[in-house]
Amino acid sequence: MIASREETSSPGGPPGNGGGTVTGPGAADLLRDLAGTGRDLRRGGFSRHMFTDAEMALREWFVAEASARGLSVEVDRNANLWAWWVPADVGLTERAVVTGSHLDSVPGGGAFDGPLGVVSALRAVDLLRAAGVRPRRPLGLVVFAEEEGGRFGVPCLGSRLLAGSTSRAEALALRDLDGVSLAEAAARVGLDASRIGPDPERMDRIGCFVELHVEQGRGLVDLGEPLAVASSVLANGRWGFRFTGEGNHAGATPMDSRADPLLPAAHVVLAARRVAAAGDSLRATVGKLIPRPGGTNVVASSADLWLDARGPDMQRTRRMVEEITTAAREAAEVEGCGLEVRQEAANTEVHFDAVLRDQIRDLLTSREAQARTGSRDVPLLATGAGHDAAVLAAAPGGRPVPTAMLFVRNPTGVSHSPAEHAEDDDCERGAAALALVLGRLLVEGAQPS
Ligand code: HGY
Ligand code: MN
Ligand code: MN
Repeated sequence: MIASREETSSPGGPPGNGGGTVTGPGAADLLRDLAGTGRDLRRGGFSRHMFTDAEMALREWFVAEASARGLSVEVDRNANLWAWWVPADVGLTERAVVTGSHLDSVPGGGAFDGPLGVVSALRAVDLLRAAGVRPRRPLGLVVFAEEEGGRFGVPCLGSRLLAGSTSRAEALALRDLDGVSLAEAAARVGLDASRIGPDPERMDRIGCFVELHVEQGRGLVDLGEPLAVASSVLANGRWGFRFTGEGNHAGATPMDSRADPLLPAAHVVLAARRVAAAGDSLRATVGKLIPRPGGTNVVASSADLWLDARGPDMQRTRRMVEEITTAAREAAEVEGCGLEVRQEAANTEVHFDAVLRDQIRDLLTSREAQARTGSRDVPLLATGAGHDAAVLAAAPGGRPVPTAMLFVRNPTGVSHSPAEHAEDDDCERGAAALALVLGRLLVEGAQPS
């Protein structure tokens, strides 16, 4: 359920408890509206997967907040939510400035990853209007679907479909672990998936995209700064491994008569650490491993695991995966098990548009901006976390969309965990920075790349 919120009416001025001023609730106030939705009592944190009750409640909240601000709201063919501010004197032929992020989470995720970017976009509209900014181009707020890939296994699914990086056929073939297809899941929540697929017309309406996100690391807290601009995103991909063996009785089966699929599965977990740790800026993780049938006194008959692999570029990432896969095949052969490996997702590395990046950084390091955001410097930070902004930056074919990201300080540096955090004041600083950036882009436009 979405909490009701007392209008924060503290007089204007520096960000306070939630940043709320006469211009309405602050970013942190808006986040607190969501704090009761999708709590995962077993894991801690939040589990808000696409089209579940929790994520649908967040979608409804966003539609209500956007509508209350007079924005026109729509759902696109790929279940991404859009809210538009198009002043009467702005031509619809002008490409839009777009901002936003996602509302879905990983299992047991934090409160900020995704929602901070969405509430900051709403807050930025309030701040822009309070400052009397008159946009010369449309402003679009977007909530991308399935950014975490937590239900259907493909991260950034909504933005990948929009950009044409995932095809209609690939999307329609997706099923969750209960065997529910994407189209069936959409139909159950009243969404029509019949037109799912690339949306070039909508892509062409985007002039530039800026995503605000909680930092998923310690860069800012170690520098003592509240804000950063993103420089690059690691290449990232997911590979599924299915080991098949012979299910049997844990007590009645002698140790030399087993084909236990969890043995080679364990080798993948260890090889991931060994191979990635030996490399430069490589990351490899097995966070999800499902033995079947999964009984304490049962030798498993099969085991599924997923390898999350990342690196400075897709070529080095794939080389690492090949080395890990070789170790998996050898271990499977020794144990007399079968193995199928399939790539489920791949997002290339991204270096954000340098012109837009520098235009934003110059703005945020101006005296006016520093007075508003309290930052002394605005560093450039690389990230190992994937984002919809990176998908738009790497959109295939046509015109790449100039994209940029703003990061907000996370004092724990931890993410994809209930320990993820951002202080109220920093949330408001982030929204103020986003409003400054959007205001400049809405009036002057993005400098040509
Ligand atoms: O996995 C990621 O990096 C992102 O949070 N989807
Ligand atoms: Mn995430
Ligand atoms: Mn995210």
